[in-house]
Amino acid sequence: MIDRTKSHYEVIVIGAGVAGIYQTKLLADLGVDATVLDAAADLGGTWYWNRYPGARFDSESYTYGFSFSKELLNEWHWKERFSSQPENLRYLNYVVDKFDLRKYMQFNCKVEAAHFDEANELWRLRINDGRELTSRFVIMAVGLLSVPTPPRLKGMETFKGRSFHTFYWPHEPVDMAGKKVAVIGTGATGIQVIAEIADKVGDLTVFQRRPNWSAPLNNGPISDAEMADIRSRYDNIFAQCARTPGGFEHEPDRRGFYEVSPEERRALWDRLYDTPGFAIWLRNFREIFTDEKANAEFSEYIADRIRRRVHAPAVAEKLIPRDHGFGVQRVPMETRYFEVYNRDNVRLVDISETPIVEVTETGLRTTERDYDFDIIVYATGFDAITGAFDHIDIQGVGAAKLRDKWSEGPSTFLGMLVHGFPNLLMPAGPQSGSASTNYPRGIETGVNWCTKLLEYMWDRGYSRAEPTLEAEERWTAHVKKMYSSMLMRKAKSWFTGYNSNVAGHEHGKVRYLVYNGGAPKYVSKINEVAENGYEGIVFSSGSTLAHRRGLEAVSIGEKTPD
Ligand code: NA7
Repeated sequence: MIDRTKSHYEVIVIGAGVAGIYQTKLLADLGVDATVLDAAADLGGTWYWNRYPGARFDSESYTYGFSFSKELLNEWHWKERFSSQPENLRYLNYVVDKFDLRKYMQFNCKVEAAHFDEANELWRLRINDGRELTSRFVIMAVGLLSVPTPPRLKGMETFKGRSFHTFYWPHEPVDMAGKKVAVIGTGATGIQVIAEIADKVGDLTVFQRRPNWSAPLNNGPISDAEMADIRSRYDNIFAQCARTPGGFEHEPDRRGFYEVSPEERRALWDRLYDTPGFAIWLRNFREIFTDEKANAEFSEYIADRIRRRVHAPAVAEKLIPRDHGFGVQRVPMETRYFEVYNRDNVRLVDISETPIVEVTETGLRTTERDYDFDIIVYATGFDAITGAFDHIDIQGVGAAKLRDKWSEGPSTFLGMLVHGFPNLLMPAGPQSGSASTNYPRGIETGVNWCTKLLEYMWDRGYSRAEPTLEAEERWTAHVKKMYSSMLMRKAKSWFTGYNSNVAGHEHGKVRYLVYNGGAPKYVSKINEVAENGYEGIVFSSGSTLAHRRGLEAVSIGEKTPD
């Protein structure tokens, strides 16, 4: 049982999702006095919240799971190549129970503010239940897509039916049989939910502002025999993930786009279209990401695929993106999504032509007409990557606000530390390797690195770590440079910080949120910093509390046996 009267910890982790769980495991192994705070009623982060029908991995399940424990890898059977939300949440609960981590976790604890107390070299956290907690270190495991952004439409509160953002999909089953349902948004979430509910609702109306490029997920079950084979290959699978830019098994085709004939290119694409997962995106020619002409040829290939699957030519044309090429935004993977539009009970409304004007008591009004609905689903995305940081009043040295520092976009050192915000660690922060890779592969890297940094400090009696401004500027310049050759820099997507529902993010001015250099380069850069005695980070032990490391605090917490 958590002692809610205890007010000081060596480490406070914010967030009990994938990153928070692994971070807690490492701190527990070290016997550090730590707690984890999460605003939700239980653990799981993304997989706790997003319960909408169709929510599942686009990562191969067996590359998404934690890699740190052989025993865990041998015990868990992934039932599907791309596992669904209920199973993913079961998995995270299984991990937490197996390693007895729940005792570190405090739920329904929303961190409202975190202020650095310079005199004592402590963070002071204000929690929504009125408590103030202090800690030497704060680890932000707050998630990349954890602040949902409903649209800012007039009249939303007047709707008499049910309405929710997909992130807040109700826990109890939603009876949609015979109901008139609207879905607003056609990103990865919209595409998953639309495909899943189309044959279960009365009528479905999809409100699409911009279509996304999408291709088949090619999901399927994993049999006992296949799982046994996967288990025997786990070392190779994770080694392969570590070699690839995206942290997946998928590796780019090494042939030059222009070195092979159009027929050979087509043959590759025909194969990739039927290959599971992100293969179509990540096993493609590298020029797809950087060369307009190559990208246009491939986009036209996918457009033809859409035309072949959607019966009504006018509808097919509406489902083909015109403002960006394939793969420059996050590619949603689909399961019979395009066929949905061949159904009699499904209608596509192009709100780039007839925008939504307001939500009424009975439905939605566009510039063209009124629509009646029983349920409105907002699949309208997230205040990505920096949103969860902006939602906490984080104040560092001199009471400077992180929100202000990042108003034009984040600047960090290695995506894990920020100048002016000592002892604040972000294992999966903006500009880190996590944001643009198979998430758990990236977060294991980040959590391992942050934990090693803490051990380094504890071993030397340091109480304070802060990157220099110069190191931060160098890193941020490097991150920006990595965008310069990528076509994605021109796209309006959450990769570049675009969001029409967030003030200041609607203009599409690029925010340098993700690390585009690929996982191997990221890992080599952060390892180099560690090997050079954490060059770029200034350590000190100025506080009278300097030597009160976790060792002392261990007397409060307990070392957890494996
Ligand atoms: P996305 O990918 O940001 O998609 C949001 C969708 O909602 C997208 O189609 C938007 O159209 C649309 N949208 C957003 N706001 C509005 C308003 N106000 N009116 C109409 N349409 C709107 O979010 P997802 O949740 O789908 O996916 C996020 C990530 O989660 C995903 O990439 C995975 O990594 C998991 P737009 O394109 O902006 O015109």
